[in-house]
Amino acid sequence: MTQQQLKKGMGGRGRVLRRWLCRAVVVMACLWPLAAGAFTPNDPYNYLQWNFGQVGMGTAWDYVGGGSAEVKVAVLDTGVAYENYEGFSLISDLAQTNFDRDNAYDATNGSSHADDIFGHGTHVTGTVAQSTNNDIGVAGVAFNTTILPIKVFRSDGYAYDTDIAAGIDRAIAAGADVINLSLGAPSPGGEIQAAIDRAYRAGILVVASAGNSSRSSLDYPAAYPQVLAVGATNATFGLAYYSNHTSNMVVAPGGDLRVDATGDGYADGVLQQYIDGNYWFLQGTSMATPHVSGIAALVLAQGRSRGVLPDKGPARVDWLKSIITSTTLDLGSPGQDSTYGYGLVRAENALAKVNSLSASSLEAMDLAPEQSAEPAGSWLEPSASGQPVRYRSATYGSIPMDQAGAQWLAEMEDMLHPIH
Ligand SMILES: [Ca+2]
Ligand SMILES: [Ca+2]
Repeated sequence: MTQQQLKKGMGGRGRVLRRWLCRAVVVMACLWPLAAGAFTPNDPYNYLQWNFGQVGMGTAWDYVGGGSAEVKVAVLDTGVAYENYEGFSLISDLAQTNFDRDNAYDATNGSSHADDIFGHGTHVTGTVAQSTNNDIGVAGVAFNTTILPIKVFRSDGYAYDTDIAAGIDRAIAAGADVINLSLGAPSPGGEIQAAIDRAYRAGILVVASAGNSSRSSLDYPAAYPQVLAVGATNATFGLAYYSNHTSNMVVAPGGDLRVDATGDGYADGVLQQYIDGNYWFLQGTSMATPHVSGIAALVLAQGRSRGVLPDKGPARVDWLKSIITSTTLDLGSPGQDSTYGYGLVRAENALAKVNSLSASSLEAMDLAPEQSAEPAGSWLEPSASGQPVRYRSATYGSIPMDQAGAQWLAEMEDMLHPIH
């Protein structure tokens, strides 16, 4: 009996059956990459983090745990709910997370407090390093990593190029290893490219969002050659409907709030805690990006512990990009393609590759020439008009968890359709 016949003959029951079939297929698709016995954190909402299964976190944590506090990820964003200070609060599920509080920075006013005024930066930080296996909320990718909170967004909702550049310079001065930029703008401009080049020369991997315009080109700064650009997948290993895409990027889970393809009763967003203490499902290349920053942090931790990490400088950035882009799950047409780029990042493959390296392989590693070469293109001067260049966060929607369940599901009923 075809699905069409089922639909006609069974009416409402057909719909139920179709949904069941859809869920069964997706559950299998989500589970197959997980090896038996992989670490499962006790965080109660971890079961809603389909995104972590998709990038192979269970087995990755078996390799390296939550990484190392010696690895520092700078999150340049709306701030982070990392401290109790003047009306701002440390949220409960970041309480065991390591923060570089001494170097926290508000690049918009020069203060040493990077408290979150919107929630975006707190959510992004959670994906990198939410307190994990603490019986609270959700998990994070590299939960032992140290987070450096740097605020670059102003109260008008924009991040200006001068503030972002100042934030990058702060991250360099503070010895960051990775910079997460879950933000973008459609055109290049301003002071960011030169700052990104300084980060590259200092050995810092900059990871940035591809953008949410469904375009076949990248937002800036993701499009700069030193940056690792990140597009978004949905829960069924497809490109998210909003994600920009080119061949020169990786993809990671960004979610699709329109559907519950995972069948867990909630919208398929990326779940993390917000500044209000509640858990929110967000979608966007903003959400995909911190998966890659977290995986980079794990790779750095493992590389250091195995003695295969190149000295801190451009070679380390090239090495890191090479490990991540060469260990992806190939999606779409075989090899690198213009929809999924290098493919879906896979933490456990990346760590297995690090484990396969010996110290002597450092010299032998064949880095792609375009990655080792001088970055292409001339430096961009501030826009001719002298106007500042504005960047937006790369989030495309959000639903608080208490509204992303049964009620949302009833409203979205007609948007659910079979997956072929
Ligand atoms: Ca937790
Ligand atoms: Ca779901």
